[in-house]
Amino acid sequence: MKTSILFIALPKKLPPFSLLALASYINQRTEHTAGILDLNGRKDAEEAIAERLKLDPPGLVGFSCFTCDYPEVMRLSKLVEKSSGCRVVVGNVHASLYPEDFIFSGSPVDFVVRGEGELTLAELLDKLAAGRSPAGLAGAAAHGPGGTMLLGEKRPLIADLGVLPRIDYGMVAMEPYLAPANRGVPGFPARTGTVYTSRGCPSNCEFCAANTVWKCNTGPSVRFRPIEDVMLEVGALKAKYGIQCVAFGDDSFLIKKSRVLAFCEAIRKLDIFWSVQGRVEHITSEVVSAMRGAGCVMIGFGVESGSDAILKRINKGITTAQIRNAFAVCRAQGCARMAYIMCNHPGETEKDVELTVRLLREIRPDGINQAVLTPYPGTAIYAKYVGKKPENFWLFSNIGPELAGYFKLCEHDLPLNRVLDSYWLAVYARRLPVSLTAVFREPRYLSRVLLSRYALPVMSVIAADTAVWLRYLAVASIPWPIRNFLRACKHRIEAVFK
Ligand code: B12
Ligand code: SF4
Repeated sequence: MKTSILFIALPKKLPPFSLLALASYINQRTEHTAGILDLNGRKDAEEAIAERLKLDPPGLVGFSCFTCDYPEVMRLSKLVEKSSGCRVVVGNVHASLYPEDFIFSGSPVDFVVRGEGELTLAELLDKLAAGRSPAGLAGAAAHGPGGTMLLGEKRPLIADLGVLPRIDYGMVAMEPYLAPANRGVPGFPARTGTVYTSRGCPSNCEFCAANTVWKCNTGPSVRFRPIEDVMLEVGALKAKYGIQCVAFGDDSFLIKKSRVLAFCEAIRKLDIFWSVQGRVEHITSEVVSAMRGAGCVMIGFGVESGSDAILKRINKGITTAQIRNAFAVCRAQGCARMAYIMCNHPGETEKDVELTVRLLREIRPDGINQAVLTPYPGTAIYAKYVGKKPENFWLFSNIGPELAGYFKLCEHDLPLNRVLDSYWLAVYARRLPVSLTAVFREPRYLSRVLLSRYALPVMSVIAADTAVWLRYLAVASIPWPIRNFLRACKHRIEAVFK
């Protein structure tokens, strides 16, 4: 017996990787069928859902749920229940952590899949197709008698990721996700695809929820896809969509040196630009030289703070000396470096902020990605400082400096946007915006990307980045009290016109 599942993807900046992986598995490895309704760019979400459910009613509807998605997933699940009576399953971080938020008396959600989804979902579909109850299914949660929740035991992780099929990206409209304007690799405007080559991270940084999903299973979290599978996927993206660059989205790409070197050997043949994210302690001249020779244009590093005390407190497992070394090695090899940096660390003082500014000036990244540390559910910091606050789920979206009003973890009273400004200025005040200099860093960029048929969108990204850089530079150079005063005036004027 067969059944079908329709995944509904909430609009996000990148393709719905989880749902693409699940749907590819269901379609290629089971007798059931799966489709994806991607709400990206659609203003008529409700109509689109109702129409699709009416046109081709599936056996099950699936949602993926980060914590910030919770209110929207519940709202749309109600809509599904009302308009079609279809049963609903939810997975991903929030469902894995808190199945009880979905399985309660009167909830529109019927099942939760905790942890890795492929095997559990396939079995759930088998059971539903055969008319058997999924209660007690390993890796799942379902309604029990009298409003109770029946939780299956933990399911082992898929040890060999080679059993997973190649991702069928054709299930969603990929165009907007690949466009240079989407900035797949920051500072390297090109037509870019994103691909994962592994699952899990061996580190346990206290602010990060990267392993939350995998910890809901049993077995070692870190697993690698066979390199040949990854190459086939990249090759297919290049042939079908004409991508010029791949951003490998792995949490920590550089973990295993022998694999990185083998990977470089393989990807060199595809002749494509690429970028990764990794940890500073894995950087050596040998590794970076192999990566550069194979087309790597940028490495993103979690720097987080310039204070060794803070790095220790957040269990980052690195030192500022290792950061300095990694950035120096990459620079010597001509590889662009992106620094991921945060403020609002637990117990952060003005001195720590100062040390971070100093480190940024010293290591000279090509770009920074700044954030205000947010204690997401699933992290040690959340468990330590926040606890469970369902009414505040909206806060776990990207709300930036205002967050301090809710989750202030730092000790200092500096306005957080002022701290972020100081980080920004430490990097960009003395250099041109990084997308403008890509061509100097990467000579082949001119012929391959700038003079390609995507030249116009690429140049508009460079122009837009330059305009933002000039504006920010001008604004950030105004003394802080004057800026604060101007900002207050702007808010007043806006309030009057509302
Ligand atoms: C890619 C990614 C994104 C993409 C999302 C792309 C998309 N369309 O989903 C982008 C860049 C847009 C993004 C944005 C954000 N993200 Co994000 N993101 C990730 C990242 C790095 C990888 C997720 C991924 O795709 N993995 C690969 C797939 C295959 O694995 P998976 O998603 O876990 O899916 C498996 C299972 O979860 C399960 N499953 C998942 N969904 C479903 C659904 C069903 C029906 C079933 C049965 C099973 C199932 O099966 C899948 C296959 O086994 C994770 C970190 C990580 N390593 O997990 C953070 C992560 C999920 N993000 C996080 C956060 C916080 C955010 C932001 C809020 C950050 C910010 N401040 O801006 C925003 C959200 C903005 C918004 N309003 O939506 C947190 C979530 C913490 C939490 N408690 O919610 C994580 C864990 C990172 C972290 N900070 O620790 N993110
Ligand atoms: S921050 Fe990076 S290195 Fe640390 S646990 Fe998360 S993914 Fe791994």
